[in-house]
Amino acid sequence: MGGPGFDRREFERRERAVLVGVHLPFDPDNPVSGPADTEELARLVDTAGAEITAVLEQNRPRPNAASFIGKGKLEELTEVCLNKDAELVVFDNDLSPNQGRNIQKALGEDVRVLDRTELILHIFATHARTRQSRLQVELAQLQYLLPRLTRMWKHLERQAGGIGTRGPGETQLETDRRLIGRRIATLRKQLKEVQRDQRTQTNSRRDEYRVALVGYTNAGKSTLMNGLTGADVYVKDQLFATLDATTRRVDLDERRRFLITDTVGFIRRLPHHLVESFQATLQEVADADLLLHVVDAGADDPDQQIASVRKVLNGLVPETRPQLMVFNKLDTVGDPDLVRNRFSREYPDALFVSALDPAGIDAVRQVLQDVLAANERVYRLTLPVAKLYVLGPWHRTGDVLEQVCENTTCQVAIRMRQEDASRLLAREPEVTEVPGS
Ligand SMILES: Nc1nc2c(ncn2[C@@H]2O[C@H](COP(=O)(O)OP(=O)(O)OP(=O)(O)O)[C@@H](O)[C@H]2O)c(=O)[nH]1
Ligand SMILES: [Mg+2]
Repeated sequence: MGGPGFDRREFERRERAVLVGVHLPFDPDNPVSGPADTEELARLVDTAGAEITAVLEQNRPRPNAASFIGKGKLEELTEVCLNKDAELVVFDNDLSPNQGRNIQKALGEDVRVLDRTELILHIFATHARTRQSRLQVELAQLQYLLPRLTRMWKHLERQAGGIGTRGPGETQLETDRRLIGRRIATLRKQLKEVQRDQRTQTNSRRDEYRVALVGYTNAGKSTLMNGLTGADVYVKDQLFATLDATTRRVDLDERRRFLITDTVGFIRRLPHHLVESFQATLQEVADADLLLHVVDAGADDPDQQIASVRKVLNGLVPETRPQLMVFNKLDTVGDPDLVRNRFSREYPDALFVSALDPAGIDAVRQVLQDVLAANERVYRLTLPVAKLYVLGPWHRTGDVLEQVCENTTCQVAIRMRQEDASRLLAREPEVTEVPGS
């Protein structure tokens, strides 16, 4: 079961799991409708460290209110669990507290039931390395747990000693709710502090051009990050290898540089609790000037992955934020030209690369250089000769094309980023832009 009951050690011996996927008709108003994806679920379960012993699927017009799957299917599931000696049942769908409770009752105490959200939360919990991501995951877990407390009852009863003392006249359940509510408040407060520290750091980088890598989990974001920056971000063929944000500076040439951030990947039906509690990590994405949307071109259904990523991004960044599509893992597709033709129609600016190939990294680097250059223009400035010394920072951030001094004034033509020019002009009132330049 989920929540604080997630014990990292529990997955260490390979638990035997049965997967259940219910295919529902697609309904645009219902985010959890549509077909199940038991293959992706299998990858998630494998990432969590369990062994898959059987997969059950069912088509239904709608979920059964009491047990999600039908009565007959539930009996079949009970039998399969017995035959396969399974200790774990994982649903690709999300279960209501009531459905979870009923399924748990039918399967008995020796089998643990997890739904999709609980499984993803579990993976996040085991992959969280920093204080910030641990706080964020715990917050998401507790928020998910709160309405399901009765289902957790047995588990909490066992732990009750460690959880705290019961207030006067309270049932154990009320005590648990109160304690969890208090813990949630503490976590929120601690996360606010983390975010405040981060903002101080971010402010000092405000003037720099910022790029964020976004994309479906396992698309190759960290691989691209390492290729571009020489960083040593953890890369692994598993889902949600990265949970924290890493930012590095990339120098393209003497004066063109940008900051790039690699961060947590997205997935279809990403639990909304996670998106909410990962606000601090996702702030780097929200603040970026440009998003590099990395797509695994060799995935079964890249379009569906793109749509899932866009959906999460919608709540994070304005639609107008510049985005560049990077179709990665081109080395894994049978016919690269077919992939190019297919996607460049919809995304004419898209890049097609392999992040494992230095030529792929160069292509991304070149495009970023072009983006930065397109953001520049030539400024014509005038200033008193006696103030020439203030031009130091201009020379460092811009490309001086011409500098002519006559009598007491100098004229300078300089190519630079708009943001840099505005900042420097505001700082030095003696330097003025020649009108109409
Ligand atoms: N063949 C091939 N494999 C790649 C390429 N890029 C990345 N990979 C592999 O894909 C797997 C996932 O790569 P990561 O860079 O960890 O992916 P990610 O997007 O950061 O994934 P998360 O952090 O889990 O969201 C790793 O095994 C990489 O070696 C590529 O261009 N070609
Ligand atoms: Mg990664």
